[in-house]
Amino acid sequence: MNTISPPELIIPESNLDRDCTTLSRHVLQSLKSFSPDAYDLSAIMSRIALAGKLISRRLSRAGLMEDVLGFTGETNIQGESVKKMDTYANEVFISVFKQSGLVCRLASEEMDKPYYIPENCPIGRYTLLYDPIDGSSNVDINLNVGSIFAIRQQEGEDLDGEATDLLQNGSKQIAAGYILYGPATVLVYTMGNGVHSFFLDPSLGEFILAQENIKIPDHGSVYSVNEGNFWQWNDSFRNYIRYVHRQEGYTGRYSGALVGDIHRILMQGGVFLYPGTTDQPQGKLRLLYETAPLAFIIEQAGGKASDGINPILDIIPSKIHYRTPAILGSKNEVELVESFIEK
Ligand code: P6P
Repeated sequence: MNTISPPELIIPESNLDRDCTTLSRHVLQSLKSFSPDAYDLSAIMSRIALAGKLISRRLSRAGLMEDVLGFTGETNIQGESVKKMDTYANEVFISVFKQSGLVCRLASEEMDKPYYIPENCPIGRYTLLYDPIDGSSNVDINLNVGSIFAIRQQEGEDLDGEATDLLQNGSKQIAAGYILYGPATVLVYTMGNGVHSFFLDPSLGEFILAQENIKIPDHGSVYSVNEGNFWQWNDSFRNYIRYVHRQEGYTGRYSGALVGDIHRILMQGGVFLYPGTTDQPQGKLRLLYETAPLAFIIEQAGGKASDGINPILDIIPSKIHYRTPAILGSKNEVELVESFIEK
């Protein structure tokens, strides 16, 4: 006799299959390959996901734990006061790659020089560039923060440990993305085959595919910039801001945490700006582990990323912690900003 299972017990194939589309599986699907290199990249992304889970867990309990929030009393290479979460997150990324044979070298916003994991060198030909906690000024007030990452291939032996092979443009990025620690923890990545998002399902402890091939709208109403720097900008940016102030349909949104601001722009359209200022003519944001990874994401989603004149992905840094002005977002909105800039 045919017994029909109650509907609630029949899990639609699409749900089950989606719940099985973890990050590591998606990387192999995205690369359309099961080669050793593809498996290496899949394993690297899994380790990055593990770092995201560890950081997300710490953030979710930070307010209840001793010694998690607040400052360390140290100042980093950027001249910024270091938060305890900055140090913790930086060490998490190092730890998840130990004994992995995958990543030999890590370059972080929090470390003057690249960090080498000897047991992985020279087998692991990949380098992780990352900002472990971006927007850490938000950590103590429970607002969103993020991690930003990029993967590059080590070129040459780097015998002097200066990692000069990293001083190349953004086209050398094999993969890039970010982890947004918000109401949900979301990982967004690209390997040059579109932009894909994954939500951390705490009940599974897995990042599960949410959206594939995300496309940024060509236009968006949001402009995201710290207007407190208005009088430090050159006239081009002041004139752009005066324009959007008068123009119907624009609205300002700025969280002080790059990853959350960029994610809003990626999903809803608009433009994020961090221009040069009189204090910091090159702007505040760092190319190798902030603006280049995000430019890869934004351009893969059909948007645009420039320093006002040049595509961010074309810029060649002179040092690891090189900074660039940044305009990222919807194509039409970035071009509107650029139209105010004398070439
Ligand atoms: P400001 C955080 O320190 C950060 O690097 C980015 O996350 C953020 O977009 C920017 O700096 C905020 O800088 O000068 O507006 O406070």
